[in-house]
Amino acid sequence: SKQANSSHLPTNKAEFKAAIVRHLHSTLGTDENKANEHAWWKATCAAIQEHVLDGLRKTQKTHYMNDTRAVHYFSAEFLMGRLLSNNMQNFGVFEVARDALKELGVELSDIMEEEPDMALGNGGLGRLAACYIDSLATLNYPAIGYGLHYEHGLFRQEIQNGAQIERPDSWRDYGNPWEICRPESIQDISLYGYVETKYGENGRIQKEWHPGTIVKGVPWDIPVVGYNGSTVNVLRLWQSQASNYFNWDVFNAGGYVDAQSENVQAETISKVLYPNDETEAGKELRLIQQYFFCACSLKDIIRRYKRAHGDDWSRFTQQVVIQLNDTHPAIAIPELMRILVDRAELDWEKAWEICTNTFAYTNHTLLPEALEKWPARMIEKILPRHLEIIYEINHRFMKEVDKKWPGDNEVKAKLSIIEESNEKMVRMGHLSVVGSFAVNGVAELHSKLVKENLFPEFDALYPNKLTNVTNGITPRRWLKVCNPKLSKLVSDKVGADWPLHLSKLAGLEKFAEQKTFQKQFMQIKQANKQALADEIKSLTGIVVDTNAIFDIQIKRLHEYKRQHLNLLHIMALYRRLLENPDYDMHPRVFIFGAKAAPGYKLAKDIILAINKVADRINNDPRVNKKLKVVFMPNYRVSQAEKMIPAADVSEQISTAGKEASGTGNMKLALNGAVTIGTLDGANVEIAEEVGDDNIFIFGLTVDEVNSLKAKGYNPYDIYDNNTEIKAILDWLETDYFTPGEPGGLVSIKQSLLEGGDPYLVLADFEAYSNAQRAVDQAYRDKAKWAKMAILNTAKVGKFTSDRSIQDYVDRIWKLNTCKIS
Ligand code: 26R
Repeated sequence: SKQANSSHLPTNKAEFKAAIVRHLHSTLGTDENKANEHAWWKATCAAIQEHVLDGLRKTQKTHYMNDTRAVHYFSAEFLMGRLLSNNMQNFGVFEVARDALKELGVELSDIMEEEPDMALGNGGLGRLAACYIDSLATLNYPAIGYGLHYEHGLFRQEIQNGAQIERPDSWRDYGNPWEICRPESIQDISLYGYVETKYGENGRIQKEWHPGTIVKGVPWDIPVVGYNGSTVNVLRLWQSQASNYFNWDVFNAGGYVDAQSENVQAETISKVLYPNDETEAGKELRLIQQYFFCACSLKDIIRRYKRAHGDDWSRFTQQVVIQLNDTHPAIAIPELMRILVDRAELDWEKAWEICTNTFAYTNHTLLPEALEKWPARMIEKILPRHLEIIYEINHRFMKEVDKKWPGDNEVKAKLSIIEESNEKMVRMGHLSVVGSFAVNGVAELHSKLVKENLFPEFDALYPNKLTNVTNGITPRRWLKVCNPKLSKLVSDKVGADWPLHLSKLAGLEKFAEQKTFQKQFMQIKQANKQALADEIKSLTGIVVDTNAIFDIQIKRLHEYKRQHLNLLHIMALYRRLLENPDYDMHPRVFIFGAKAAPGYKLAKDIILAINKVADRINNDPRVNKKLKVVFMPNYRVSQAEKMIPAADVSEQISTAGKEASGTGNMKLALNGAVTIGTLDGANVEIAEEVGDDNIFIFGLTVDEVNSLKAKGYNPYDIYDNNTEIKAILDWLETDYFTPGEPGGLVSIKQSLLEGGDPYLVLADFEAYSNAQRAVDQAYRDKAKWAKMAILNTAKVGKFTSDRSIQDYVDRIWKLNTCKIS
């Protein structure tokens, strides 16, 4: 039909100008002369939001009419970053909107800086969720993301005298133009209280949970726009609110005071994102957060299902699949059992069959301290009925284990969902494996370790349940939006549809040795480095030379990621330069971005050390022509988008076996950075794709790490025998980097010696140093380096999150695409 723009959406320049001005007037209550950049940003968002909401309405109608099966992605974190440029690109209106603004005297790139990051996540796991919902919409799969509407996202990081200071993040203070409140879908959620046992007519035992308090869950919808496509899915985030409800039963049960004080606390449930990455805090509020968003989401799903199917549960598992993003939402498993057994009055067996055909679980880490366990007593207090259900699940599971390994109490203790320690603990990973039909790791190596080390008996008990889906990243945000110059060059060479078919990047291979293409490619890198140099200057005051190698390590600060290995090597270079002013090295700028968990002392000490060493080096005229060190404050998604296009070298140097996958490694390689890395996580698969000539692999392998630890690793052996390492570690103890404060950086030395060097930093130092020498040599051969950089971009098509999503669909979710007309 020819009535394409029936809803009067702005599509050409004049219409965008009119729409933006209209929103300035009637949405913002200002005008062209008074508007500041923030108002222009909001008016532009509102103009784009007209398209968004049109697509959303059509998508929801189509999904409803077709009664589609959908994936429900449960995640405590969604690290969305900024949405304006992404939404404009995905609708294909970026250029026209930019030109419209220009004619209004406004620079799009300036107003984009007004948008606060939506930082509702810590790092890898949260950003992965954001990439996945982008791909789901792009591939036209019915999907909904469910999570928490945190009032404060991940803290803002300030650096004072080299140390990290945490400041609250207030991403919604001046309103979020993308979100829509849906009061019609508010849910009531029970907490605390007690369980009453009743006996029904046919002798059926009935359990009734009398809650101590009830909180309201208010849904906020963030539309998720697919690229080029017509699908606009939803990210539904739950905000907690006090309800007026008061349950007098609790008075008699003695829960009155608790219930009152908790009721007052209702709003705190969704107040703040826990900033811990990989270290379990065991806090009651965190468990409540987890239950709160799972319970809201399940009610939402069931309401929608019942609208189409009434009380007939027989088609539930055809319509609904729920993906658990790590164990944070694992409490959804007993919650669904409670609904089915206590509320819908299904038999346990029937309910369990539904449950175990609904859930699938992704494991994101092997680190023991990141594997969630909750004290049984805590669950009992907050969710008394759920603890009973968990015990029943475990009881039946133990019978299954006994069938497989009759009389073997050791294997029972090992597999039990309940850890019988001093304080009984519920192992959420075990609960997730038992309650799901599929369990996946996030890279080939990681999934192999999940099978062989973390859950070997589960793999024997449930053949084919454990599988792999290698992570991916959305090439829309991580190339098209963040690196427009390279995107244009790529489109000129391989066609404009690479954002949807990333394997087309392979078409660049044939230009890898062509002089003119190398020149174009490296000129773009140079321009991106200049832009980052400007950003570095404005944020830190440090001036860097764009002819230097830009060597970038950006990720959360953690010992296993070994930012301190990078730092020790920087100190080694500094020392070599001091000892020999002619020390032969190409100029290099080492750039870091990292947040440390506020309670992680050593991580914060490492940030301090990076800043102190940076200060000394950057201000030492003997070396600062060749060596600079930059710590970028407040690393976040929008900062990553500026850093990644400018990287020559990508640091991926975790202890082998510790980094489940990594996704920054993929983003950097896609933008033409060459990786220096260990055989860990997805580095292994990146190396397979780009080939040994185009990556610098070094260090101990997983097997070598294990045998070194088995035979007894002693870091003093290295310290005593390697004069360079000894000198560097001793240097940390002086006041060379902390004038007037000797020993200011000694905790790093201590962790590597007395602390036993748990992540084998010293064991890998020499191999790392040699690999860095090879990087230096390779970079000096301009043609060789250009070829390597080009081939990195050309050969990483595998790592599009579209491929990951298609793997999930084929192996786990079994969805059909649904085209929106
Ligand atoms: C238990 C709680 C404190 C907690 C533990 C771990 C909270 C948050 C985490 C974050 C973990 C699960 C995480 O982000 N893992 C990362 O997941 C990425 C996406 O799969 C991987 O690329 C990355 O290697 C892994 O560390």
